[in-house]
Amino acid sequence: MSNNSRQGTAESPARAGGESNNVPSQNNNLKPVQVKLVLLGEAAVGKSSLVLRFVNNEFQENKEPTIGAAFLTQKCRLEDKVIKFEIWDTAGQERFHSLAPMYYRNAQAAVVVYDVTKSASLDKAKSWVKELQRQANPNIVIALAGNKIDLVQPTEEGEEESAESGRQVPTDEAKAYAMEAGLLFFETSAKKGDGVRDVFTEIAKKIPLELMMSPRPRQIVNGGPSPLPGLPRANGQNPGQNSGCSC
Ligand SMILES: Nc1nc2c(ncn2[C@@H]2O[C@H](COP(=O)(O)OP(=O)(O)O)[C@@H](O)[C@H]2O)c(=O)[nH]1
Ligand SMILES: [Mg+2]
Repeated sequence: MSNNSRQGTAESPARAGGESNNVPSQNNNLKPVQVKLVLLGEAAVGKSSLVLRFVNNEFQENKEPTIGAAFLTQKCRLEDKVIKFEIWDTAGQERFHSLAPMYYRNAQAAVVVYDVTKSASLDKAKSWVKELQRQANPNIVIALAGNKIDLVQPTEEGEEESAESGRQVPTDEAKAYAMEAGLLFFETSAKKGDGVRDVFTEIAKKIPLELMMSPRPRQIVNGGPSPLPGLPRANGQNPGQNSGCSC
């Protein structure tokens, strides 16, 4: 396994990051603004696969389930700013639910994922959104991502989505819910890469960066998040840490 595809779990923390040449060299000196982002959603909807696609531009057909949580970083350039996403990819299994507040506490962004071929996964996503809206940072930017669109037959415009298409969550239904709940909305395929970068770019645009760049003391300091049980503090010097940019 390469440095770039390593994942940190609660048991064995590590950094992962993909290099890309999207950031012109004159921007490499810009100090990145750190944004803590958490992924939530039912098990097997593709949370880890979305992160792997965003960070390393890779996909694994039979990805092993996440235990506890994984931590990865990726930079994203936005006009004249560089954002460093500190991504907490949580495990979706119910037995890990009680750990989630540790990961979404102080998060500036959340991606709540469901699987477009499983309607129950949208119900679970809605319950995560409710929990975030009740208990997370009140300014948190939440994106809803309907993943695995590569598994559904595309429909012509105006055509009804039929059961044969494999889709259980119509785009319009999820979009209407997202609008009502004040969420960004995307449909994605971690497998093909469709829509994945947009999720992170649009979140980056919506985060109130000016506030975060002010000289006031911030909750995230020294290049990394506060340590969680079993995890060391990120110090920005880990060899696996990403210095490239995916947006
Ligand atoms: N066809 C397809 N399969 C996917 C996609 N994303 C994830 N998967 C598969 O779904 C399974 C669960 O993915 P994983 O990322 O571990 O889900 P997580 O439990 O939410 O982190 C794995 O077998 C992945 O290969 C996708 O966009 N399309
Ligand atoms: Mg996972």
